[in-house]
Amino acid sequence: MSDKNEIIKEATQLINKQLTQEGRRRFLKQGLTLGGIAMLTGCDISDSATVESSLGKISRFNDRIQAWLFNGSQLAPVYPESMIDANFPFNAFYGEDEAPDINGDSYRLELAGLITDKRPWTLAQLHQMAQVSQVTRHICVEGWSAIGKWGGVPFALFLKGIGADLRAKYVSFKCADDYYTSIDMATALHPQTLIALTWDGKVLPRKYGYPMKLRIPTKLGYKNPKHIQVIEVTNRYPGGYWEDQGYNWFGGS
Ligand SMILES: Nc1nc2c(c(=O)[nH]1)N[C@H]1C(S)=C(S)[C@@H](COP(=O)(O)O)O[C@H]1N2
Ligand SMILES: [Mo]
Repeated sequence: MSDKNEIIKEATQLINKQLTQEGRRRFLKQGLTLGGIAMLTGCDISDSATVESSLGKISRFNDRIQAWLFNGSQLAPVYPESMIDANFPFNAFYGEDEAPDINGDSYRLELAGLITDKRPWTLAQLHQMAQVSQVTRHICVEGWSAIGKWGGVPFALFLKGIGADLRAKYVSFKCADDYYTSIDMATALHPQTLIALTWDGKVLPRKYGYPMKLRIPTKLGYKNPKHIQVIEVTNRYPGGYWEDQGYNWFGGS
């Protein structure tokens, strides 16, 4: 993970490369905000490619600040069962009828990248591991949040069991519906990050990610992949479906 000096060095380089003298003065006064970016960069605001690339660099820089601030042992809030939302929303980049319809018997979870034991997993094998459950709030950037209960296998135990390289930077997920996303290793190892096999005490319903999803209460909704088919441990930045369209990669909640 990046240390403080590396981040400060990177910030200095970014500021020197991208900002005019006036911009640099404003930066020192106001801090690096997205709102001020048009004034800060030396580029013409009508040159959208340059603006996009500056914003992209700042978003990637913010990822590193967030990763550095992330405390791997600080827990997301948990709630009493009485607060569970009866009408938990469905969300995906398509409608509810189009959610993948996966056969649990033939399903195999594939493993790739920096992992010692890459044998695929059946659903039954996942159910044989020790199960926990938690009631947490799911927050979607589209403007809703809801409390739900998910049960399954702590992801850290799974990663250790398969001999994943725990010093690798990223864990990435490919889903049955062409969705993909990725998380930092500190979040993967967080005690509340779960391979979720149940929702509200029932087999995980199709619309919520059957046969399994990753439930990460320290991250926004789009960082919680449903219908996972492949898990890869890697040092190469994997991006994500929404992240590659400009959503912030770290996506903490
Ligand atoms: N495979 C897959 N996972 C996904 C998505 C998706 O479209 N496909 N959408 C994400 C978004 S933006 C949200 S808010 C949550 C919604 O999860 P839910 O349907 O369980 O509420 O799933 C996330 N994971
Ligand atoms: Mo979302």
